[in-house]
Amino acid sequence: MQTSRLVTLVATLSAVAGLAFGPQSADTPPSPVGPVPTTEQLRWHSLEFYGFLHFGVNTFTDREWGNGDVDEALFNPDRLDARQWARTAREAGMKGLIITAKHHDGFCLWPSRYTEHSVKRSPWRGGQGDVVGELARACREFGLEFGVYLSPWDRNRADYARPEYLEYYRNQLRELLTQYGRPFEVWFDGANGGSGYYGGARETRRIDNRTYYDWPATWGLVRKLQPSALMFSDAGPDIRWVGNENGVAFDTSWYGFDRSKVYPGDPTYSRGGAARGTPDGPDWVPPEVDVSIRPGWFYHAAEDAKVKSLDALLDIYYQSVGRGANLLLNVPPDRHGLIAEPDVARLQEFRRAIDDTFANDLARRASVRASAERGDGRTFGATRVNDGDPKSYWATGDEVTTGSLDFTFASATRFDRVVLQEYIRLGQRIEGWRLDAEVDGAWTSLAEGTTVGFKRIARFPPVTTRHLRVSITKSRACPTLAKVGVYYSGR
Ligand code: FUL
Repeated sequence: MQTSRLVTLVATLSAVAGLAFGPQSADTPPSPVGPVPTTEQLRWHSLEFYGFLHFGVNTFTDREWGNGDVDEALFNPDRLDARQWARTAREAGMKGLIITAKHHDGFCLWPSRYTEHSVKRSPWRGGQGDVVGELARACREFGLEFGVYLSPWDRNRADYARPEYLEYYRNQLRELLTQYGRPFEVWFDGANGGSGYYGGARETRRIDNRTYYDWPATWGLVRKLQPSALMFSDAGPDIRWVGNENGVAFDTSWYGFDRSKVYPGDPTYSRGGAARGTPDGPDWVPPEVDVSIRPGWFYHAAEDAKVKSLDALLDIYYQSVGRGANLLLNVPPDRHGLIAEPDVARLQEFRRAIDDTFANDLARRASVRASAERGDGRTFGATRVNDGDPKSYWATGDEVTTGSLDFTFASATRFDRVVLQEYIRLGQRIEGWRLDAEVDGAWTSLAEGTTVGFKRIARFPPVTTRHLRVSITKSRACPTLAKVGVYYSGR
């Protein structure tokens, strides 16, 4: 080969390689870091807030955990109205509802073919009713997602703790996943308290949580029947338990998780810290915060005066959604089959407070400059954080892992909340942030923290200023921010 042709060939090859592997051009997005969400998980993150409905025979026996021996005739709501549940949820700003199709007591809210311990034997709707079906329909009508909880622990079944029970459990799952449209979430509870009716045996049965349920096979069935449904348990595979039932996510909260190290019902889960997530975890398994609006999960008239206060609900919101988790708030229907008045009223107050706070994003009217921008700043410039588009984002060059955004308001502006959102399609990157404002010529700290993720809401006493600085103090790779929002709650 002639030298000149060799030179041309080498030049062409390196140009091609340069495009594919060489230094990134101005408009090349950063590479992802660690695991990234699936399309379904991305969608799930944006739901943020949805409701849990604990309802069943316990509602009528005033218990939290039924033993499994209750006469089905006790289940008899006189005014059940799933549309009232859906309307209440919608007005509260919830994006979906998850129902206890079967709790630990084994009573089924739908007419399962595989047991008589269900609504079939109840006087409600003359034994022809289907609570799950009515809810699925109401959710469709009100534009809500619909999800199911099916307790693995079943205190009614004679075959519980034996291999045959798994077939029963999966048959029921098959019914729920094929008869009611597309569920967005399937909720697997890790609880097992041992004792139960068990078809009359009335004894204590312990199972090995690690092996008995053969979770990989059950998860495989869900994936096959409903590929877009996300599965919740202590161990994921798609969404993980936050590790407590108090409505609080970890302040430092990673979506990274190592599925191979945990199993549903692992008693060390919350104690051992797996619930916190890990920055170097290989799997994207974000946390969900489940908490009840009342002390119990099921409705008890004696708790009508114990519905959580507005302040308590707002704290829960900031400590769950505000820390990058989703909030699953339980609102249990009463013996009429309705969400009770005190709960409805509190949810409406809650919605008004959230709407009042977040209706007006003051950052939209501010000008913003970054300490550094990726490339020439056209695609990933500072203004991407307040353009109202969640798909555009600010980023720095690959080698830059800290930086700041300076907001200038046209006139002195009062605010007490700042929302930060990472562009999580590229992984969770930020490990440290802080907020400062210039007051009377001096910079003063408003708030600081660690992870951001899908959403971080900082709460601080009101400040009036023309200058806000958002600093990223630590990041696993060049940071991304899809949004900085500034709000005044006045609370
Ligand atoms: C727990 C259960 O034991 C409670 O009854 C409730 O269903 C809660 C959401 O999960 O593990």
